[in-house]
Amino acid sequence: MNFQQIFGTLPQTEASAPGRVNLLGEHTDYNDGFVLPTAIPQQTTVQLGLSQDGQHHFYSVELDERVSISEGTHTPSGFASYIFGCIRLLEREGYTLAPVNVYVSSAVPIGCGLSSSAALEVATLRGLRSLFSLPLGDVKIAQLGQQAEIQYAGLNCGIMDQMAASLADTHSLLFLDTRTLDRQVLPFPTGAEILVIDSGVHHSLAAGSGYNQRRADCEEAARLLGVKALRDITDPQAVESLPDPLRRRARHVVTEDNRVLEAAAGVSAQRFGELMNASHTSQRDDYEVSVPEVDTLVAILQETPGVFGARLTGGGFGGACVALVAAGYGEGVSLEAIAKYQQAGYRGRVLVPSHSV
Ligand code: GAF
Repeated sequence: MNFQQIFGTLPQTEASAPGRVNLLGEHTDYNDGFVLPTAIPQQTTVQLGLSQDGQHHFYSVELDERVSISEGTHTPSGFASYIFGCIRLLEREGYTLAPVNVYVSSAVPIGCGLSSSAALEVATLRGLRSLFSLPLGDVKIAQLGQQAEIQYAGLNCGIMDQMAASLADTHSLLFLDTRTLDRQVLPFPTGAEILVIDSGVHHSLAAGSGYNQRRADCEEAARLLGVKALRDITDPQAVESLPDPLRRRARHVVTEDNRVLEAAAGVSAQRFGELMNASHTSQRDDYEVSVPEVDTLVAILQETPGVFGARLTGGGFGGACVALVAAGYGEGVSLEAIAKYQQAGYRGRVLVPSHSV
């Protein structure tokens, strides 16, 4: 069913935004730290038009679900919460928005750590900007998207995903300082391409997951260390006085920031891969956001010839693994790794095939 079949009119505008895969810098963004994501080819697209009946209507193709919002409706759940949040935040910024019909279709895998929600937020905000001619820049769109996620979907996230959806492309890495929002577009390591494989364990980070608890742990660690955020600690030794598990949480963040800074300064694919491997160990042992299936897939990838390094990507508790592979090796690596993962009793699938850089 297309927009016209659902809403009875033609769409007036359309906008898209990509998912992202993060190569290094996990759980650093809400600690004012550094991240290194890239956009993935899969996008979320929204079509919009004015609604004639005084209500907002949202439709998701993938879910085949329609949600209507009238005056006084509480925050809806699921995909509609992100769209509702974007509209409410724009109204709180002082914009007057007429009721809209929003038709969502998305190729960004859900629950895999590739930021399907940020893609939806940024696509929705771009669509609303176009429909109502709003003077919103790309960074402002990312900031509003992050607030929609925090205030309307209950995930106390950082700004990496929305900045990546709003500003990254698929050909380069976006090196971002999440405190200042200073950023640099960097090339992939020479001779390498990236490959993303799903572990088959899907996650939901929102309320009740360990994500918000990890953020609270980091804020407590920063308070005990007397700094504004863990980004202000550069020597991992400085966290050793903290009680466990805060010590390990803080150690992950401090060492992860250092890994991003080293990679962003320009290193070989070999070294970049080593930093990714160290990042996975740190996420698994210190930050405790991995799961056994992901550890198995990462270990298989790390041992496969042609792989420089591999790690869990995204918020964790399941999701996908990203590998840095020698140019031209991507297809062979994915076939071998998925076969071995299957022998271990799990089902993996390629989400982002390697592409030349
Ligand atoms: C999720 C969050 F939305 C991001 O802000 C980031 O913290 C990430 O997990 C972990 O690096 O995707």
